[in-house]
Amino acid sequence: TQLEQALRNAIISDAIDVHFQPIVSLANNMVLGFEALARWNDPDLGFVSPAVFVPLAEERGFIDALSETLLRKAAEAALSWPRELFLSFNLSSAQLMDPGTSSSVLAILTRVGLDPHRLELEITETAVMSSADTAHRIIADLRAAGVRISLDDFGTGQSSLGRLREFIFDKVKIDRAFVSRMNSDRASEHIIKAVLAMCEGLELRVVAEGIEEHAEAAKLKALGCAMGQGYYFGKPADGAATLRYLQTHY
Ligand code: G
Ligand code: G
Ligand code: MN
Ligand code: NA
Repeated sequence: TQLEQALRNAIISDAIDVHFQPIVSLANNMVLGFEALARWNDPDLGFVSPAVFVPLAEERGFIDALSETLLRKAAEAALSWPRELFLSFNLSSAQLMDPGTSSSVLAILTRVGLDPHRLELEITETAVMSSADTAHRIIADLRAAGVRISLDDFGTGQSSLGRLREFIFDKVKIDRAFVSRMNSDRASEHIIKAVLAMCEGLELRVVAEGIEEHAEAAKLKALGCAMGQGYYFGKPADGAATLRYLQTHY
């Protein structure tokens, strides 16, 4: 297809960019790290969402090539940040089925010179379930090297509490669906409270995603949520804008 051909060309010509969105401490608004988000603005097709081209790359077998380029760019950007903030990078489900993923991720960190302790990998529950043994091996190898693992979009899709018993995660990212309904819907607030209590007991760090308003940030802070992410704190921005953001935000 036209889209597939354009994506191949974009990967080969290094036309896919990485943007960064801040993740902050809700206690004092300090920036703690950034999530890397792939951005592709094609001259003919215009802006294509990673929600479209990441699954296409997985299906056509070039997710490794795409992801390696993106991780390299993101890691290089992280090295240019003025402080040792963490870099959070999304791994796709196909990568958790490929036993070569842990060594390729660690090789990129070595080549770029980024300490594995600064990298977090965001994965979804569906990705862990699809090829459980391979996924567990990959996660164990990465964690042994110091990389941390976040459970992304928690509370949606196939999330099951049983997965948290396996202690393969360091952090949980509460899906923005709960945050956006929290101040209008009592059920969402109760669910967030319960997730925070559970994660405290399990010694999991928590990030609330999709915070768009001051009232949401204030409520989450009052409930004891440690970290937040969303347009209220900053939209995903390119490398240069991210450096400027860091000059004006602690
Ligand atoms: O940033 P945005 O809402 O457009 O992202 C849409 C989806 O694409 C999200 O689910 C996000 O996790 C995913 N995504 C963004 N960048 C990457 C990437 O570099 N790798 C993978 N695997 N997924 C990504
Ligand atoms: O699936 P994942 O959580 O990785 O996807 C993150 C996506 O959420 C990114 O595409 C990012 O652009 C988007 N996002 C980040 N902050 C906000 C927000 O405050 N509101 C909305 N609607 N989307 C957000
Ligand atoms: Mn994510
Ligand atoms: Na998410």
